[in-house]
Amino acid sequence: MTCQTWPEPVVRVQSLAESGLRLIPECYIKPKSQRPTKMNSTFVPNHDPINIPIIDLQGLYGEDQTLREEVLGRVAEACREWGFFQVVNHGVSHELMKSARELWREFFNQPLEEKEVYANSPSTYEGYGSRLGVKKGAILDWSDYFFLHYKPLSLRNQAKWPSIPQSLRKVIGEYSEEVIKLGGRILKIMSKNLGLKEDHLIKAFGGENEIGGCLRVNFYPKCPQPDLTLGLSSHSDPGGMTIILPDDFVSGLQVWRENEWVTVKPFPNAFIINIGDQIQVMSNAIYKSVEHRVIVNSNKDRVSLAFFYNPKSDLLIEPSKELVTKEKPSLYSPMTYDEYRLYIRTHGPCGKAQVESLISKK
Ligand SMILES: O=C(O)CCC(=O)C(=O)O
Repeated sequence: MTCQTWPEPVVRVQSLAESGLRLIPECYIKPKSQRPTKMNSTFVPNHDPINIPIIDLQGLYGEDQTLREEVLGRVAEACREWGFFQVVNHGVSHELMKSARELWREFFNQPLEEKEVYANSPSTYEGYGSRLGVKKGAILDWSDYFFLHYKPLSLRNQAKWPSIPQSLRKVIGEYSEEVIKLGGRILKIMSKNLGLKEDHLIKAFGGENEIGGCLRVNFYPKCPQPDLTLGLSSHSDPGGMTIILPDDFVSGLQVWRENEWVTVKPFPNAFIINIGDQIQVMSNAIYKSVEHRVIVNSNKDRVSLAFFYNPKSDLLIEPSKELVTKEKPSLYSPMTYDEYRLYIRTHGPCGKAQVESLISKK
């Protein structure tokens, strides 16, 4: 079903940006309605810009019961209302976060030939890539990326990961282990908040050893005409949950909230967590996967590490029975994640079109 090759010759956005061009090629120019005008990014003069919730997880692991309840409540509200939040005191070493980000930056700053060794194809997307989707003539995003599988073990192939910088493979392993543990903790919190057993969602994902875990490292080069394009088009994430390590200096991620784009202001050493379509389905839409996109700028390039924490790919995913009632019948028919992700792999990022189209007409 999947394409073996890209429909057009691949152009590396970083090379284009470094060539010093002043006008971006037409294939990156978005229709007017999608461009990042100042009008639709939230900024209220003389006020702190609105930000997604920032939640300190420390309180969950102490003795103070009231604080515990408060933290759980804040996560529940963020999952219902925003689909996005930042977490601090999340248990992942700050040093590890820093070195992962720096080593990936080093990877992208190597000469093109070194990166081309890992050029990817749309059959698995693993490796060095510059587009999502295989529609010929599609308007492209202003970014390159590196995509790799960490879990399940059967899909992990370190030979496909960059060998330079030298410590990158080791750090990818350490980082992924830590981020997966964090994902497990968040799933427990979500299960409890939904009134389910603590291990409900992890079991629905297929269990700790069977989950899918992949990393996409996004590189958004400087852009001479940032008002005309996007680093990543609006989309909701097809998987379970995404754990994003944003750039520590440059913002760019925007989240759709009450009819406007809210620019995320990354908190130092925080991870950004967002709900994917599969958790929307499992929670019978109590929790929402929310559209987001990335804007670029003309001064600084930006790196982000998006870790996708996904259900086992051949399991049927459907609303949890406990969340289906007479008043709120099941909104979605069962589907495997393998079937589900074919859509974004073919069409590229398309807002929330897919999960909305799935609402069953029973
Ligand atoms: O670059 C970011 O901050 C977000 C990346 C993202 O949404 C993705 O990779 O799906």
